[in-house]
Amino acid sequence: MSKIFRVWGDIIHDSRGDPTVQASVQTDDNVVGSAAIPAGASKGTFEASIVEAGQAVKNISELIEPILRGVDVTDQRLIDQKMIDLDGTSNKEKLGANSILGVSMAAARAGAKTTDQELYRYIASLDDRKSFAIPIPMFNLINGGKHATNNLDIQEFMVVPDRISGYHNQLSAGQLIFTTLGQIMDADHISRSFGDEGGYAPNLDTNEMACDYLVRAIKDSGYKKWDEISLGLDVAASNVPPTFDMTPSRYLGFLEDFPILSLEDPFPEESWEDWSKFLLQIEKSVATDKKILLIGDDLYVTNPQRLQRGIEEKSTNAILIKLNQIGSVTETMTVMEMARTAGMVTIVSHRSGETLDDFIADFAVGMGAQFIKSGAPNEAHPERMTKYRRLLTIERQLLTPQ
Ligand code: 2PG
Ligand code: MG
Repeated sequence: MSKIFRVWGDIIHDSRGDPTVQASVQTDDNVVGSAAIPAGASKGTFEASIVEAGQAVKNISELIEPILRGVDVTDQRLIDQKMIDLDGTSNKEKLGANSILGVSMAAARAGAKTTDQELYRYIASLDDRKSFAIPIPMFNLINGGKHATNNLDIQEFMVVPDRISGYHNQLSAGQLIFTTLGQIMDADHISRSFGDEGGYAPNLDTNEMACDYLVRAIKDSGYKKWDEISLGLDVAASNVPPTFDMTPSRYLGFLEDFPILSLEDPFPEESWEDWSKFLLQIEKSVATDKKILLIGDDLYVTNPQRLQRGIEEKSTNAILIKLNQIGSVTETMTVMEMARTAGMVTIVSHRSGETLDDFIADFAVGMGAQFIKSGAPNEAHPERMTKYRRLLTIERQLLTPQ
């Protein structure tokens, strides 16, 4: 049995240049696992609290190390529970979700190493899962909202290669469509900088125009909309300007005009009634052979109590999963199990301020998520690409008999 011997934090910077924490866990047989914490820009009000990076480093070595020294590094539940108990608050405000999650993820990495397993297999073993599939990527090609300085209110315009088989083919499709989209915008003399998630951030007359551009890029790349590639939108409605029209009829218009598979956060995080009414409406009125995914992100903040309410009120049929919204590996697993039992689709997600850590790729595979969001497949943004690349490696391993 490998026991935890040392736990520490270092300050690094995320893709927006903001300080964040990288935590490390070392065992008595000298195995080290490390993990870095990302940060959101459009954060849900009910997300777990974080502390400033320097404070997190202090909390990790002064408060967390003493309670974890000597604990079996593979006892993930105990490790997380000890930190949750030490924190003692309902939103992790004492130690900070960044301190706790950093150590939690670092311990999982060390646990995988001491048991000589790939991280996704180790995570699956914590959840008693034995079969693996690569989640379908949702590529955020046009950035708006809080992730860019352009005039688009909707935060994310995504393409989803949900009817192309093989993850490597899905990644190639995403990269080709992304490049084609840039060429089309150049031809239209649209100035296109990049947003926080590596997608283009053009100024366009309407949000609908961004969807038009995605559809053009899909066609010009030689793919069929709907039959091969769909669209996904993240409105991030708790963060749009007050002038933004978020009526159900407008969204139904989007669903009719474009091949949209998923709609994330179309309503603010406290408008519970709007959500369940709309879910009923789209189930009835949208004529398509595809199920439309209504995804709760800021609505649920990966929190079991909020998800429970959503299950009871039938608010959504899908949930976005972000480890740092709740703040530990074990609690995130619990929320995913709850969602799965309720028949909801799960989408594991990065944050807009990311690091080179690719933990979410292994986590999504290990936990059997159906989709993953990691921004644009943009080679100039390694913090997005590390996750997509890690999935390629995992796919190769799954295709090669062990
Ligand atoms: C979202 C996320 C990630 P942020 O809203 O889904 O794309 O953004 O990390 O800024 O909350
Ligand atoms: Mg979101």
